[in-house]
Amino acid sequence: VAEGPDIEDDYHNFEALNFAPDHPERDMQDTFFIEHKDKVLLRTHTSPVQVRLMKSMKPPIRAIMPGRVYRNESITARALAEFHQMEGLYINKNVSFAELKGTVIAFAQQMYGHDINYRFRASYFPFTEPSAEMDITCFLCKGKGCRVCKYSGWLEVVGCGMVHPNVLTECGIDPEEYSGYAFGFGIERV
Ligand code: 2NM
Repeated sequence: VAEGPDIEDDYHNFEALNFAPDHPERDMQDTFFIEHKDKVLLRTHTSPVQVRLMKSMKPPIRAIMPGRVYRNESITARALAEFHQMEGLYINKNVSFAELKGTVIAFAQQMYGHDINYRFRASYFPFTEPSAEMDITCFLCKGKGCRVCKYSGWLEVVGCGMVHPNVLTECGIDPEEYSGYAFGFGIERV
């Protein structure tokens, strides 16, 4: 279990994670900046902990990172500007997308029950390629559609993907030798 600082810098929160310089999450609407000149900020996800971990140890790496994160968004009944994430990271030789799917399916079955229905949708994160999101059937309406699932019948529960080769390279891991997966979910949402 790995932890890191809540106060981060642009490099660990964005740059090392393959965010483009003009990525919308960097702008002031989503990120709480403490100091603009030196780009000191409150982390918007726990992924900077992974960056520090990958830089400090040789694979295989198998870790989870729970922690508080901050986003400058409007507060609603379902979302605060301060919340918690759990991310996971596995890096080794020949890690496959099939292992990623098996891991997040096992998580969802432990968390929500073995009788759930799930689906994977293609998605996008700057730090993973390919990227996916896992949905499960809405626990409230059982898929019929209601306010909780915005009338879709599905709830997003996990974001995941294969760690982008640019991220591995930036963290000193050779993407020709190693591959890995990462996933993340919101603890309050669960
Ligand atoms: C997510 C979804 C998908 C992620 C990737 C990495 C790193 F550092 F390895 F690149 N850390 N976390 C990741 C990937 C997080 O959360 C929704």
